[in-house]
Amino acid sequence: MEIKNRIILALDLQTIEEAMKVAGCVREHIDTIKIGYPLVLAEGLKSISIVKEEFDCKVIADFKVADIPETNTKIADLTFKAGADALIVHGFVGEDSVKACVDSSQKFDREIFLLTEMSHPGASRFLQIAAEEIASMGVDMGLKNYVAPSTKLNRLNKIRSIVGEDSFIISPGVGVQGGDPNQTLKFANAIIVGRSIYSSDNPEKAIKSIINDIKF
Ligand code: FNU
Repeated sequence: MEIKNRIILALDLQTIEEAMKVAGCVREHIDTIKIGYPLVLAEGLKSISIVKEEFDCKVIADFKVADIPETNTKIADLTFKAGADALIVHGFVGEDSVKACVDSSQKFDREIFLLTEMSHPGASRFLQIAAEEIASMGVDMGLKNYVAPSTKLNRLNKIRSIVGEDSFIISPGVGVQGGDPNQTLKFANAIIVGRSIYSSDNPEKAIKSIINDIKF
């Protein structure tokens, strides 16, 4: 996936109006927006098509899909029908559940991102132990898109070494969670940034400062 300025905006607002306002402030600088449960549970799946139409951007649906294969198929089909270009899927549920999402993405000619390890401190207890195997499973399945944390650079580096240089890693946790944009981009192809942009008094200034930081 080509991502302008290597920044994905996490649009975790809870009204379409607020979401549109923030995205409007940074529209010149991004072409990929991540929409997750906060906006979709508040405003519905139509949020995906509304954002896509207004900003002519790619939308990654961050639903961290983690169910049995049959339910994953339903979730993925609905998400792609709603217009999402890509869907984030948990790896810990195992190959059959992930495959259900892969099959759906192929049916709709879209993409999935396999979530290996998460960025918050609590993820160290359970998910970290499985993360390397999750990444290896993705490689065995022929997957090329991954999510790995910017807050744990050694882990991000490890996951990069497993999935290889030709895979595409997007990395959340930059900014408020403590991840550094430049350091993260040594291992990841793009960073996911939410609050540092949408909670800023001046979202455009905030994104410009990140772009400036990562230029060098
Ligand atoms: P910000 N997110 C995350 N860590 O933060 N999808 C993960 O390991 C992960 C995610 C999402 O902190 C989080 O839900 F897999 O405000 C939020 O939408 O910059 C975004 O990335 C980070 O938001």
